[in-house]
Amino acid sequence: MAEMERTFVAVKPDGLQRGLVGEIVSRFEKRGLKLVGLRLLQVTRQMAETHYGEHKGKPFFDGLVKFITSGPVVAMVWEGKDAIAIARATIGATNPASAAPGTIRGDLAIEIGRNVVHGSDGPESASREIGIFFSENELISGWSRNLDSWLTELVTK
Ligand code: IDP
Ligand code: MG
Repeated sequence: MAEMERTFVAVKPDGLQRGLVGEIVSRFEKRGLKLVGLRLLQVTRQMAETHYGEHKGKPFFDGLVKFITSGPVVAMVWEGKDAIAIARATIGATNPASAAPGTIRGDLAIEIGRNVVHGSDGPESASREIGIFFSENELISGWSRNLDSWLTELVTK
């Protein structure tokens, strides 16, 4: 049985305003990760403060909470072997000014405060963040893709 990971990814309000939802979802699909959860929602202040709890007290915290609650976000859960690291690599460096071309932030953003996408940074944050945005029965893991054996040697289903 392959070691599957789940990671939480969100298109931030700037991504929705700029019409980048399809482009961003497409990058994870093409990479080969499997979509197991997806919803459009308005993040509440309380959700934002919990989600970004590790940054409480930092100078950018209030602006970050205001920004992430300023419009709808698209919340997603992606699954796959090493999904957390793969999603982070696909997203690129936090500051788009130093994000590599080819990454989402390196191709689609210019500023740290408007970096269009969020991705969990480790197994604990992934599990915590997924729990803020989804209940377990909203996630659909048990579907297989006919192309799975072309994406991974470790086909589990
Ligand atoms: P990450 O999103 O790449 O994991 P974190 O360090 O966890 O980066 O920061 C969370 C989010 O907070 C960033 O994506 C960015 O939107 C925002 N942020 C981080 N540092 C700054 C800053 O110095 N100024 C403005 N916003 C920041
Ligand atoms: Mg982070």
